[in-house]
Formats: sequence, C-alpha cells, structure tokens
Amino acid sequence: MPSRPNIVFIVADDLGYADLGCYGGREAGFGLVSPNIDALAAGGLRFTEGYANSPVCSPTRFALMTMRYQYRLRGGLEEPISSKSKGNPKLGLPPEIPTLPSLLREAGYATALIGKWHLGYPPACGPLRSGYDDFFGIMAGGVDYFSHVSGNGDHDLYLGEEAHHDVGYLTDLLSRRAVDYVERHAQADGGDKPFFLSLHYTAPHWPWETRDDAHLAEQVKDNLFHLDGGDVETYRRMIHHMDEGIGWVVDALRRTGQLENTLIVFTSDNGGERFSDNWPLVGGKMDLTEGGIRVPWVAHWPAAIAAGGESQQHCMSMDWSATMLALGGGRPHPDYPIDGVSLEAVLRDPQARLERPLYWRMNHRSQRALRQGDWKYLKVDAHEYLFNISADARERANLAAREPERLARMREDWLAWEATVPAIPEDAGVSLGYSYKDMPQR
Ligand SMILES: [Ca+2]
Repeated sequence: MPSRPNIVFIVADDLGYADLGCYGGREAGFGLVSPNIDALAAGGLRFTEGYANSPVCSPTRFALMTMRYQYRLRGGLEEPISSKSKGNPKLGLPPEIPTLPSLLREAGYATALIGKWHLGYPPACGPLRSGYDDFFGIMAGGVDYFSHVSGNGDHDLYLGEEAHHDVGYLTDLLSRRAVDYVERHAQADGGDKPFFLSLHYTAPHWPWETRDDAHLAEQVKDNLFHLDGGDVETYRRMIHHMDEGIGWVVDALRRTGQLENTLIVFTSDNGGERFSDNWPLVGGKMDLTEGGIRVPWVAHWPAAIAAGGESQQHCMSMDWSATMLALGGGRPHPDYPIDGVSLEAVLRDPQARLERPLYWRMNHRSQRALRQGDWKYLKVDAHEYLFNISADARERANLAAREPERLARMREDWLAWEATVPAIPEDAGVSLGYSYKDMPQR
C-alpha cells in the first residue's frame, strides 16, 4: 500500500441519488451537470448501494464525525438541529467526544473543515473544539449564498470562531478556500504531513440561488426555505457550480503533485429535496424510503484504487469515516467504540463484500428501517413493509403479507438493535420547514 494519503472528504447538502451524471442524471439545458465528479467516478470507485446515516442533515453529521450511530448523542436526536436552538449546549457535539478529525490529528494529520458544521455553536461546541485545526464556513443548517445570513437573521460565516465578512457566492468562497488549503499544505513540512480536509458544501440546499442570483438574497431573507422560488434548471446550476469548484480542487492537487496519493470521497448528507432527481427511488429528505437515504458515494485515489470500479457494498456515512480513520493510521478511543465498519477491503478489491446490516430510526412519522442483504424492513407511521431492494429498489411491491416470517425476524432484529441506543426523549425536535399546505407533495 502507498503511504498514508491526504484525505479530502466532500459532502454535498441535500443532493439526491440521481442528480449527478455518473448516477444516471439527465443533462441540463446548459450541458453536463457534474463533469468533474463524473470524472472522479470514472477514475475511481462508484458505490451504487451506499447510504447516509440519516435522511436529514445534522444527524448524519453527528455520525460522520463520531463514527457512531447518531442516536447515542442527544443532539443527534434532533431532526435536524433548528436555528431556534442556537446556543443550546445540550444539542451540539460535545467537545470531549472523540471525532474523526481529532483522532486523525492525534495520528499526525493537519485537519480543516471548510463549509458547513451544523453541530452547535461556541463556546459549548464548534469545529475547532472537535478536532479541526482550521475552520472556514457556516455553523447553521443553511444560509443565504450571498448575504451569508442564517434563517434566524444572524450573520453566519466564520473564520475560526470569529465572524468573517466576505463578498461572494458561498459555493465559490468554499471552493477557493479549499484550493488555497491544498496549495499551502503541499509545502508544509516539506509536504510530509498529510492533511484531512472536510469540504462540506451547502450546495445544492435552499435557497435556490445560482452564482447570478445575488438579487434574490433580499427576497428570501425572511424565509430561506424559499417556498415560492426555484426550478430544476436553477437547481442543476447550483450543483454545477459545486462541481466546478471540485474541479478547481482536483486541479490544485494535480498541480502540486498530490493527486496520486490523495483519497477524495464524495457524498451527500441525505437524499434529495424538492427539485432533486432520486430516480428510481421513492421519497426524499426526511424519509426512510430509499430516496431519503441512498446517496452517491464516489472514492478516488489513484495510488490505491483502480479506475472504473463499481461496488454494490452496503455502507453508511459512519463506515466511510471509519475507513478514513483506518487509512490515516488513527485508532478509535477505547471508551467510545465505533459503530462504523472500515471499507478498506472494498477499496482494494471492488468485488469484496462485507456482511453489513444497516439500521435507521426517525422520530418523524415513527419510521424504522433495516437493510439486510437484499431485504429491507420498513415502518412508516403504523404501517410495516417488507421489500426486496435488489429486485425492487423503488419499494412498490410490499412483500410483508407474503413473507410474514421474514418480516417478523427483521422486526425482531430491529427491536434488538434499538435496545442498544438511547430512546427518543419527549422534547426531541422535528423541523420540517414546510408542509402539504405549501406544496401538494414533499
Ligand atoms: Ca442536508
């Protein structure tokens, strides 16, 4: 194996399963939506059955930071952390919890988060208190791309823990910072100290603003959910702007001679939102149907991963964090054993398969899910379903009545797993932002 790689962990926000060309997405009016991410997939390994830990933002981020099921922390039970709870120390990521960046830092990595945090505010919490040496980005769940103001009206762009004022489209600001980071770290310590860069875009999350839409900032400032705006073409441009930035970062890695031994991982924090393409999956953000949780996973690392691979390995966000920790030579803290499973064997050999049951729970609509082999047990409200996902990823053929024993066995498995994580407290929040009165279907 090559020496320890640099790691660039790119997370998009609310990007759906089929929004990218390399996952079957359609061309936009302006051309290809995601040529740079598509090139990473062609030059690396693409996962077709990878998942997010949650169908909503901050719970997935708890999992990818801690490598554990998000349900183990009180903040991870918010769906998601709402801007109204700003400053509530109970709902953020406690600094004493070991994280992927804190453990990689102990193993000798330089660490940075450029982009979205959404795991609580200083002084109780914050990226610099949870293992990142550097931070540039937003701490809220979403901001306007131009004013950098969050849903509660506060300025929310930071350099470290200081409010930072910058002019420009947020996606581009993040991309340029990432390029600068890559260039600076090529020279640091003669290039011997590897880096871990989390590049967590807010794109293509609402408000629906492309690089040319600065005039919309004033219009959406009272409701960033932007319920009277957006369209598919705008949405695709937002993805395209992110894709361009990823191209700049890849160019910077190549230019500085670091691309060969850099692991780039690309994914989304949850399934797609209202303008997203989740085909052939059903549902989206907040749902435990496949459209809410199945997301793109692309891994690119020329020194170790063969080009053009595809894997059907089941995995979720925390498995990728466990993989990055292992590749970086870090070790889990003995008091906080991780739930994530390293996928190193699959990166080396895309034909390798690990038995990997995956569990989810949502307070919203009392949802439960278990993916085990070809099968999925799903409960939504009071209704239970059983699907053969390999045959029916669209979850239309409910086999619950035809296979009652399998249904009962998977229900028991799910209940046994649920007994290992804390229950949902009465005061856990569910924030939808909009409902059927705003649009006929979510
Ligand atoms: Ca999200």
